Amino acid sequence: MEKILVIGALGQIGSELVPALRAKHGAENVITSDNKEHKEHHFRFLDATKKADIEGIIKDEKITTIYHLAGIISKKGEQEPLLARDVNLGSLFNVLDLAREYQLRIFWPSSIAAFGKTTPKSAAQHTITEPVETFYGATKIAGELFCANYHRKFGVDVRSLRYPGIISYKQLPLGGTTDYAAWMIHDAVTKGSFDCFLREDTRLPLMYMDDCVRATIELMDADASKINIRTSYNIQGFSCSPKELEWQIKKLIPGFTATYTPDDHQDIADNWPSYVIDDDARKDWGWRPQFDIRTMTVAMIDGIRKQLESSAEKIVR
Ligand code: AKB
Repeated sequence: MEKILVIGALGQIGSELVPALRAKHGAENVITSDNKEHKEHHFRFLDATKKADIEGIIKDEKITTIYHLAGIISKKGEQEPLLARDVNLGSLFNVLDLAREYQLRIFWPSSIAAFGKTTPKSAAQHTITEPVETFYGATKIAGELFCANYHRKFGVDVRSLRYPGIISYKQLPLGGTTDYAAWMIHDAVTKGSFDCFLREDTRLPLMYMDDCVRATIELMDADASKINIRTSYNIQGFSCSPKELEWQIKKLIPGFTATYTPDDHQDIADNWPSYVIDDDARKDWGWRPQFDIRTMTVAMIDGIRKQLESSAEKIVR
């Protein structure tokens, strides 16, 4: 019987991964935690930079598996680089050390930020990874290397995905660079216009949230013998530019207009690949995306409209 702790459960990915894990394992077997107060029966307040606090929950709740989602992403990481270092790497070391002591299974997300300017624009699984341009990227590539080393040296079963930009509407992303995609669709529905902080031709790897949740659970469900990559697996849903997303939205909302005013998000995006080759994930544990740019846009517009109709849930920027 698995007893799961999700760290960073209130974030964009946590808020959709948790219901999926609960549907699979039962609500009482999925303990959520974050560094914000939250009223929920199985929720525990947690600052993941404090190892003793994580250990307290592991002991109290007899945790066997941790999904460690807490992290400072790209734009925020450049504004607060030391915070990004402490949260992204400090908390990862806490979790890896505890995994070693308590024989826990770990999921930890890396990102396309692990690549850098010297990476080919179509990024293979094993390629140049020198993200010297961002603190965020440095924490991700360092984290990946330590995951692989904790596995090799101490036998820790830690698994990871290099998440592309994740697009969702239930909780819109904040503090990142690929955030533009979810906000473009959101603003198309709510305002009919959007000013994009990236150039129109900035092609990046993206993925719809349903694929992200499914990929994460499938990776963790895979037999250990199938996991050949212990740094982090390349994975993507599709690849597109803001202009291509604008065209896609216009098919469904013909009056939509987009303008382009690149700001310092662009300096971050320019270091990232346009496309990631995810053949190893496909071969090792059967990864297949289900959403492309068209089906993602349809699902997003539909979801945002339904959410706006429901007075119970409001989207706040
Ligand atoms: C960001 O834009 O910072 C994240 C990421 C790709 O890691 N979505």
